[in-house]
Amino acid sequence: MGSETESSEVRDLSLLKPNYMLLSLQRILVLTVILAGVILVVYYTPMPEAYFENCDRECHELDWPMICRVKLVIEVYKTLSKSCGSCTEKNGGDCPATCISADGRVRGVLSANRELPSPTLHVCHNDILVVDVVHRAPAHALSIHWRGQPQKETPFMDGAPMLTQCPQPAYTTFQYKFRASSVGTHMYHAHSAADAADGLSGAFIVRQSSRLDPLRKLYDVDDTKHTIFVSEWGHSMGPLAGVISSIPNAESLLINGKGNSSESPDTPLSSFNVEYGKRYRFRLAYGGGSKSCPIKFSIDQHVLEVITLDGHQIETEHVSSIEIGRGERVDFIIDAKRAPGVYKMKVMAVKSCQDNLDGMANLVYEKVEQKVLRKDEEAFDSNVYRELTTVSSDNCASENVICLNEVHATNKIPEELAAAVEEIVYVPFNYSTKQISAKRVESWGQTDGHRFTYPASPLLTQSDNVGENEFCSKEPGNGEECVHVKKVPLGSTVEMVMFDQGGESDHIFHLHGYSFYVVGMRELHRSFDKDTIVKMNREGNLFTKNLIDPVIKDTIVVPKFGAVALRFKADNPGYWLMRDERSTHWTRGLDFILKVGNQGDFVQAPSDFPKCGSYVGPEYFLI
Ligand SMILES: [Cu+2]
Repeated sequence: MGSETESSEVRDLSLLKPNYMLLSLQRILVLTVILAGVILVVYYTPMPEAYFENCDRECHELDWPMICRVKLVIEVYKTLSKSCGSCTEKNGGDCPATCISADGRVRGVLSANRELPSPTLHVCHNDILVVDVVHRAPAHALSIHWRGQPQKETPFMDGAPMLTQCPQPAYTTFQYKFRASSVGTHMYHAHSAADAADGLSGAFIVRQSSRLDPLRKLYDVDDTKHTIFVSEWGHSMGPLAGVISSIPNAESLLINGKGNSSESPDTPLSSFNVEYGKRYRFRLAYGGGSKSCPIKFSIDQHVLEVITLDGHQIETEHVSSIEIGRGERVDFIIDAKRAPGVYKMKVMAVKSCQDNLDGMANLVYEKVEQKVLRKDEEAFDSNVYRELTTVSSDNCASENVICLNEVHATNKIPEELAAAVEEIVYVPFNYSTKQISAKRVESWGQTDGHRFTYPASPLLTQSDNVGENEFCSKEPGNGEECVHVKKVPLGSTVEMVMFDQGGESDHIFHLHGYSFYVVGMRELHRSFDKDTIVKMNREGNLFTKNLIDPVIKDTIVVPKFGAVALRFKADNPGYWLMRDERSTHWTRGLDFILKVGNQGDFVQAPSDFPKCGSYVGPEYFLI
């Protein structure tokens, strides 16, 4: 559009001046019609009838996002069903797809679509997922969390029970519908750790167009078959111990649902095929299990070039092994340049958590007949005895151990987060024990003195039904059970300083709704009170902070007697759980909720969204 002077000149020059007003109106009308058409088409797009796997495709930046309809039927099933035949025995042949062989022992599985682990979801960036969870497993109050997805447009699809939705009752269907807005290797799992340990967890991969992927030049192949999901597997199904001290040992580590044990050494293992001479991107996620010990992952004779953590790009590191905790994800590249053959892929639990807990899979070089040039077959670089760990803090000083605070992200931290932040939230956590009776001692976790419990109705969707008396007080508590909510203003820059005063073990926390910059991390070797920590942080003595290129994560291991500083911009309104990943069911008291913004800022759930709450009869006997 021209300015006023220009248009008056035009008027002077020409008698047949066009009517600009009419032209603009015409344009607006055409645009409105097109827009209305688009809205109409989107509105009346039928829900696709076809289920599952239709979204596993080559991603292209010009393609329309797809609607990926997935049906997950949750039921109690078992390993070694009839269809397995003798496939777990020596020379028993391949196990059919319908057989869950696990580690060769019979036990129940809380399965999705009778698969172990739950089916891997492969989608492209910005695809819309429509997941029908058909619940056929009575005795389980379900909700499925989509780890790695911020759920900005649909906070009520986050899958945190009593926060963002009612837990799903048996024999109902709950449909999750959200946009896969965050690229990377992620996971989905039942909120209850016991349910996830019994089989309800799987990998969730969000790919992007290769033209937009900054890492694309580093590898040749990113195959859906190269997804590695590791889970811890116990002897029996069912409720795990609720108290911290008596969690039963796990029995094996499964790679994509397969492993073996001393009793059944011939149970088939997972295989990953590669061709000599190509570079492969592998996507590794660790779902944890009954004990959720950290694991060490390695492939014999192969260097792992680590490229992402929790879906976020890092400056690549060449290592011989990776150590991660429950819920963490790592992408790495291997250069398939060893002498053709079969190499062992190994996972092992960290010894301080549990001894003798391991698992295995095979890396198989295909087309062995292919001529291999001797000069290409470089000797395995024995100098690469480096380990990348997000877990250990004992060996960080060693040159061969790269700890999380020594890893650099590819992108710089935004300026506003590198500067002084607006809100600093201190989160001390600890344990309490109480003699309940002569024989029974009860033990629980608490943050800031508050022992977390869930409200009786979901905070996001039924805040009116949650009484003021259910919430924790603002002041540090004395171990009373309450709904622990920490308020953060919408749009503010936040630093969260979490520190362990209990010294029981290391801890893993996962924040819903956000990824954060890990700006500080250290071990303190003993308990410090909150005031001292506040003072040390203010004076800059608590951490040597990385305010240049810290890694971005959504899951963080806090070392035993350690402290971490996490920064993020609170731009996603809602109630977001900071989850203690080692709780065996829903909570053991250590969790808390971040309330970002106020009720008016929250995206509202549909009006027919399921509701739930307590029922307590009338106030007087008959009325
Ligand atoms: Cu999450």
